Amino acid sequence: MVLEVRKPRPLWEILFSTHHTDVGLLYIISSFVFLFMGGALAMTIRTELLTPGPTIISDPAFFNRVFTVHGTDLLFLWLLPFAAGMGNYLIPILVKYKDMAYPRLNAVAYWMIPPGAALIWLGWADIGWYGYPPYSTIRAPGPAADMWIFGLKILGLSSILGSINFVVTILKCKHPDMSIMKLPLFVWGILTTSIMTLAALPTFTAALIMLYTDRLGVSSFFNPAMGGDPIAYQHLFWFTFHPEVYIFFMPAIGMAYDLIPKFSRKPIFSYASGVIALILLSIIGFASWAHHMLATGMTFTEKTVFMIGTLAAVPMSAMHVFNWLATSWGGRIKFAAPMKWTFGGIALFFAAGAGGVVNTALPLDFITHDSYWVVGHFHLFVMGTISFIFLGFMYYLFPLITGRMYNERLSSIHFWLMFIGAIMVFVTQHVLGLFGMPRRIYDYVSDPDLIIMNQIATTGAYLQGIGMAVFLYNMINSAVRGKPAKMEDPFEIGEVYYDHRRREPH
Ligand code: HEM
Ligand SMILES: [Cu+2]
Repeated sequence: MVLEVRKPRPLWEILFSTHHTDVGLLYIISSFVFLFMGGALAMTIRTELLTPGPTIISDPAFFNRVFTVHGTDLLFLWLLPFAAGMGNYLIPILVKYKDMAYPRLNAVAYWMIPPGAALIWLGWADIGWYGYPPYSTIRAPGPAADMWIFGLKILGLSSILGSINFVVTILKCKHPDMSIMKLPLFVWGILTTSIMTLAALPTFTAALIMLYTDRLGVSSFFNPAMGGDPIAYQHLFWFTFHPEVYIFFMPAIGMAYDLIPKFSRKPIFSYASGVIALILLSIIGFASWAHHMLATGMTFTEKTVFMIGTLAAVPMSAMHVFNWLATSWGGRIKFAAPMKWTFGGIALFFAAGAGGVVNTALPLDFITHDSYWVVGHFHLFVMGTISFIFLGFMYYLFPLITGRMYNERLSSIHFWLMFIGAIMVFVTQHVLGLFGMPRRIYDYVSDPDLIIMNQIATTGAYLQGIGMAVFLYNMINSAVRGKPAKMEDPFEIGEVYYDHRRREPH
């Protein structure tokens, strides 16, 4: 199962395998391919916004296609498959079982991703990653928008099958000696995420079907011209996708709980509070969906309820951060790549959470809503926090997957380019929002303040692009030529690295 690269097997053996490490590897590699593809679109967007007026894209409608595919790709083809891949690779090892509960279902869930991705990439829809009506029902050109709808349906089904597999593997296949309160917090992170997926996704699944039949003209759920209500779509959409942001985040929380004690050489400060905060966060995630609609005309009472529901997530997130800091406090910290990325992610999480509280405060949201502030806020989370911890975890698992060590100095260059880049892009975007720059736009007025800030943001994005190129080189070069890892304890932190000698039929 380990040393995939040091003792290569024929490619078809991995492609047709149902073994959890092979399926995990396919998930992980695909997620990185999509990270780079989505990243290329991000560079396109930032280059277009480098100067006012047309810069590299001449057709404004095409700009909409670029940011639609960028968002859809990075959320559903980078974050979700990466977490599923790491879950596949590690969960059976951590719960001491030979494989996932349903290995073939596992492979099926993975193999739904390529067709889903193909529909999204070949379609080039222009409806935004949220597909809001009435545009998506009555104006958006087919077949692009229809391909987007079917692509998301397939990816959603894949997520549901994957989640069922995780829940059953963790709850039913764990070693009998392992009580549920002994499971590593990474396993808890995947478990709560999977249960949330099963609870959240059906609503959007229904919404997508309604959207499609509206497009066919056989229904009018969301078409105001025929008595439908576009706001109803927003409720259904955010009832799935507000929880979804925690579905993205909780695997990263689990990873941080795995990495921080190891690289601080101290036990977790409070395991039980970590479990409780994960469970409560997954419940509270459902109580705040309409904070995305605070500016769309709800009654004052409704808005207040959702403001409070949103703020309830703050102490639960703070509990995790407190646990992480208390765990590392006074430890003998080793700042190898995994720890550096995790700490960088936590630092940006503070900034992102502070911006989120501003969005949640009713009067302030009227200023920030639909402005670049929101773009800065959620990118600090999805890119700054979640992706940072994911990348740190990738460095951590690199020896297990390849049997070799990555280059620490290159990982450091990667980290600093990304960290400084993230601050330059996403913090500046907050300020751009306060200066009145709306989101989802192709052009902006030629005002000196707006120009300079957009240029700072674009420069930061380029730094991130260079950082990711360094990362790609490091991964490929080290997998082929890196020095062999000491498999017992590759990071020299006095911890037994995973059960790497395990061997089961592939
Ligand atoms: C788990 C971490 C979080 C993630 C991944 C996340 C992600 C997002 C995303 C993707 C959006 C924009 C969606 C869109 O319209 O396209 C958003 C908006 C928003 N977030 Fe967060 N968020 C997180 C935490 C928080 C926290 C802690 C708060 C409040 C305390 C918060 C409050 C808000 C609000 C109010 C909006 C809507 C802003 C508006 O459109 O006016 N978020 N978030
Ligand atoms: Cu939300």
